[in-house]
Amino acid sequence: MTIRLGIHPSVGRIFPPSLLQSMLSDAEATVDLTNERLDASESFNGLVTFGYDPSFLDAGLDWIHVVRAGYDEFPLDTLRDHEITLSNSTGIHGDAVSEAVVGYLLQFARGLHRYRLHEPDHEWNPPAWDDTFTLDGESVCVVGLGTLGRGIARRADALGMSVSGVRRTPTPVDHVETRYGPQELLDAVSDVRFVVVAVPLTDRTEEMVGAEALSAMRDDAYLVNVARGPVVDQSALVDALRSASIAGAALDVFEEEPLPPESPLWEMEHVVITPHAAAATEDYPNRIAALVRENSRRLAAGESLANRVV
Ligand code: NDP
Ligand code: 7N6
Repeated sequence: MTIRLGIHPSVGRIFPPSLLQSMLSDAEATVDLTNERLDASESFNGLVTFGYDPSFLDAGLDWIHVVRAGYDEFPLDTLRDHEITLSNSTGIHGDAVSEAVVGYLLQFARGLHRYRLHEPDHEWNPPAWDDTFTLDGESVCVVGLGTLGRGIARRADALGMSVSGVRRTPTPVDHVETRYGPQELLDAVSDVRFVVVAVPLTDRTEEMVGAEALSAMRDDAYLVNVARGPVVDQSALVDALRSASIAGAALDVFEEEPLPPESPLWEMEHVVITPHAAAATEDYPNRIAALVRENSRRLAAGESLANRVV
């Protein structure tokens, strides 16, 4: 089978599509840049994309590769009906996202996020004696123990933290002392200093961290969300932060992105906001190219695809 692979302009939300095209010059495929909307006359059989467009359905595609781990925007049943295989990019973000998570945890523990606030006023602002702590000896619950969660657990363990986690599968995970099932979320989050959310957005995880979970958390606990905005009930989170029923939050993802300027989260001292950037590294296109190169080979050889979702 000869593969004619298209690269959709939406890839440009992470890196230049033309860069991926040149990285794939050695792939078992001819690779071209596509328009926003696909047309069957262009005869692409594979497409690399960030976003979804309904024109993908009737363009004669056999395969779509999404350059993200999260594929919650893709209509899985409809793709199945159109016999289009979908693969995702899980597996490539473990180091980048977990280093970002270590950064969030260290900011809160060592108070670093606050000193930066005073730099524009040249203000020397030492912490109160009981404002800061060390991660060593603290506890974290990682909700979701896949690529992201395992990377976070390993680093938290190395920093001397006690690590628990939540996943569906009951088998042990390295660096995680206690595993909870999804039904035990409230217990899991109730006695830890940090809760880090790293699950995919699905019908089951939407608003998984709502008012109940937030009120189960300690008042000196911090929430970190590197998953998807809707996994956390954002208005319940704002309430929890306003009432100081939790100590703070680091958020890379939001119900609406970009986070609207009027969001109260922007103004909160103990909220660290990053613009869906926890996974961003200069090596991103290279990692995507490796996945796409391998799946192009597999498609040409009639083998099953890596990271197949549908
Ligand atoms: P993985 O598929 O490797 O891991 C997902 C984990 O979530 C698994 O441990 C799985 O459990 C667990 N899980 C799924 N459903 C539930 C549930 N209902 N309750 C508890 N645990 C559950 O995905 P990744 O680690 O690669 O990515 C996770 C998500 O993070 C992505 O889907 C994406 O939305 C987001 N993401 C965000 C990034 C960013 O830039 N901020 C970067 C990369 C990913 P089990 O082990 O039992 O299967
Ligand atoms: C790209 C982030 C994912 O799901 O959200 C991330 O993989 C992509 C910088």
